[in-house]
Amino acid sequence: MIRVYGSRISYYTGKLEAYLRYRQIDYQLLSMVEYADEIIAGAGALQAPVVQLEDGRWVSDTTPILAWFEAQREGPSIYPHDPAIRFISLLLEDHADEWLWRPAMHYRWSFTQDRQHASGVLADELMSGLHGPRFAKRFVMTRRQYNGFVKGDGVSKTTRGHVEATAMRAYELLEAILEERPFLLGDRPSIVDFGFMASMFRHFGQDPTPAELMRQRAPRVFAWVARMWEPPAEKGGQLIADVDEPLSDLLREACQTHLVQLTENARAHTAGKPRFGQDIQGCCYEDLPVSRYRVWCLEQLRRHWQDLDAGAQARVRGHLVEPEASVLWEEEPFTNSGYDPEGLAPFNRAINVFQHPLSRFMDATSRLVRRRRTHHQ
Ligand SMILES: N[C@@H](CCC(=O)N[C@@H](CS)C(=O)NCC(=O)O)C(=O)O
Repeated sequence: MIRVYGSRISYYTGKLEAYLRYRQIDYQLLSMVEYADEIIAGAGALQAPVVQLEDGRWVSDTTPILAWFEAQREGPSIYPHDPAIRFISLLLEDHADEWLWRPAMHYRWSFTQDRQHASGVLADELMSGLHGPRFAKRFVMTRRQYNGFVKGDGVSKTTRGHVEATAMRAYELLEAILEERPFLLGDRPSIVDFGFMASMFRHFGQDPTPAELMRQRAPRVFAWVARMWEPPAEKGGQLIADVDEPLSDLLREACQTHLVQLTENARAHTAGKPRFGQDIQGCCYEDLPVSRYRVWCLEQLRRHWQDLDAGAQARVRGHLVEPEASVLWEEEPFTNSGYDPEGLAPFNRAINVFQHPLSRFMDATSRLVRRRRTHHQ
């Protein structure tokens, strides 16, 4: 059985688990802190999830992990066969993975009920081996997550309204698609569904405040989350052959938000800056941490674009918004991320999305947990 190291409320662990269940791949969910040494030695970084395959090899990062699993099997893939639709689906996976992270963290850590729930789960999962009262552990966990991923990721008085509108817009856009079909690209789950499961399942669908909003405003999305957790055993069904209006609306949103963020992040990385600002749909975000990992995400999308022939590029371009989307094909404007230069992903050494000091919190916690355990043995 494969070993998945993660958390039962984590964004990307939920995405991976939904996929493993869909493919009926048995797995064991294990604690990250208990196995931190093995994870760092095997995969390169502590992040949720990291997977150890049955043959002992380590893989990280859900995007290349899902691609690798699909490449091992025959039959209909979760990646559309049509090259243009395939490209669009990879762009939407990246949008869902990276752009919806900020609103997901905001809803979890800025609202009392939500942070009470999440801090309790994480304190029990990650810090139960440590000395001290549970309320203190929950407090530490809340400060860490809020300072790092909410306040530290540009959520402020100025941007809060836009961050929340971004989540509500995602509900609205997915709801409109699910009015047309049971899954986002057709009669069966595709990589776009797994991408959106990250935020919609473990955060928006489970955290009290956004879950209530989802039930009120996007009941089809709420039902789709459950359908994705237990998809039909029958794996047949068609994926769409062309982009329809609701999908086109979702693509417009991805161009105006995620692609602008990827561009500004890469520009700052090239200039050697640790932080940057961006204007998204008229909202000014300031002091965001530069992510080297996301420079790599942009490189991957540009590479997929280069793999398309001229006809497919023209078809895709008809559904994208310019100038925002031109970063996908313009002459290389940025320096290289230098991440995974050999193209080994998911078997390369992982890096955290944000490499700020908070990343070391996990390492420190797990060291303490293990030191205490050794001490008591
Ligand atoms: N790109 C990675 C991202 C994994 C990731 O960032 N996971 C989060 C939790 S959902 C994490 O471990 N963050 C590091 C931290 O909180 O220190 C993936 O798709 O698996």
